[in-house]
Amino acid sequence: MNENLKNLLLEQSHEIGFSMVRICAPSDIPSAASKLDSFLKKNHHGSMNWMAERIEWRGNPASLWPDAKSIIMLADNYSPNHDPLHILAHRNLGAISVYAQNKDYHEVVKKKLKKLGRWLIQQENSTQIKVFVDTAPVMEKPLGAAAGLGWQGKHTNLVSRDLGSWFFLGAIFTTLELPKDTGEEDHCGSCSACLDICPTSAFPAPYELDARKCISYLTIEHAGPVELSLRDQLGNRIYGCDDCLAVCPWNKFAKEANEIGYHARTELKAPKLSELVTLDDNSFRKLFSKSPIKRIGRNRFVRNVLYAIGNSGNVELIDSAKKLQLDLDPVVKDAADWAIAKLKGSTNG
Ligand code: B12
Ligand code: SF4
Ligand code: SF4
Repeated sequence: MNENLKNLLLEQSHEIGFSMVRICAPSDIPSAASKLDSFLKKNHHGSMNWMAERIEWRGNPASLWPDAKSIIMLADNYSPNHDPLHILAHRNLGAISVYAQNKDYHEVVKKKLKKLGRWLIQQENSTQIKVFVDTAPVMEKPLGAAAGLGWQGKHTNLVSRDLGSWFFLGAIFTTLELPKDTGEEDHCGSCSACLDICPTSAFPAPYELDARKCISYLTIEHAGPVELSLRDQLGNRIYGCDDCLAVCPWNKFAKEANEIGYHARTELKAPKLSELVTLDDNSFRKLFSKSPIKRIGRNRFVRNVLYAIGNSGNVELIDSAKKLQLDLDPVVKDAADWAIAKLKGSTNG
């Protein structure tokens, strides 16, 4: 049953730049719907209301596209060549999560998926495909686990014995029936490094995340002011957070990403808060034109930079924060007030 085609597919996907490819069927994640339901009932999705929409499709890929027979799950390695935790001690600098230090992975992965999809159609004319990376109601992690790319670690992301945890996921749904792979076992064992390091205690239990507390959610998805009780823990993280991934012992097997689009841009490795805080709409759009950061807009980004300034302990940054006390955006203004008060030592926030 298409064994030969599968072998060619593996070769082709490596040629296109994917690090790993595995196959499952749309019906292979029977417990995902109930776990999604429990996640949503606990309100762990916070303001990401789109997660509660089209849950029928999200929880059951077989209903998303009934004609699909196989799902090709792909891993795209973005492993850094530096320790992402190092910058956290340098409080005058902003920590941008590894995945966002260069091109937007949605674009990079989608391009590769489309290329592989076109190749597949050339092999079998009648084949239909749909490609997904992140933006559709598809639960990519359980699918990746069912296909055998890795297992969902206690931090909930996929971990692979070969790649560690620095890889993006992409999916190709196809009408072709391809030989399936087997799922990967959980190799977390008694380790709890990711749970222990989380600055905001965002894991109510192993394998469960309350996104409302996750710094990735707070700095990227959450509009409006961040709760006072969580601002200190943001430290200098101004876009996303890598802590739970960075401490995973399986990352000792990770090899630096080949994809040049994921190599950190020099100016985003260790940017100065004093410079980022001066960004206006134009300069923000210019700096982040091909980056995933562009999506959050100047105001939310500057809000994050101001929280980091508040946490910097550097009173010399008070003047730059003062300039934003008159900002037109009330959330930026609130963040500037908070940063100044914190630096002056007059807040318990
Ligand atoms: C929403 C979302 C987020 C949210 C919520 C994260 C989350 N864990 O759900 C926020 C904004 C916080 C986020 C953060 C990050 N994200 Co994100 N995110 C997504 C997105 C769009 C959907 C994820 C989802 O469906 N969540 C809903 C929950 C219910 O799903 P789940 O985590 O699989 O839930 C499982 C567990 O909770 C478990 N479970 C639930 N209850 C119970 C009970 C028991 C007893 C057990 C054992 C298990 C269990 O089972 C559930 C189903 O398998 C996916 C893309 C996609 N379409 O899949 C990317 C995705 C998961 N993110 C990704 C990345 C890289 C990140 C960050 C590392 C980015 C960063 N550096 O800031 C962080 C990591 C934070 C973390 N520890 O998860 C990658 C992960 C790649 C990988 N190797 O796994 C994805 C797949 C994007 C991609 N295409 O590559 N993300
Ligand atoms: S990304 Fe950061 S804040 Fe979110 S769960 Fe991981 S360690 Fe915690
Ligand atoms: S840090 Fe430990 S517990 Fe967390 S995912 Fe990695 S192996 Fe599992």
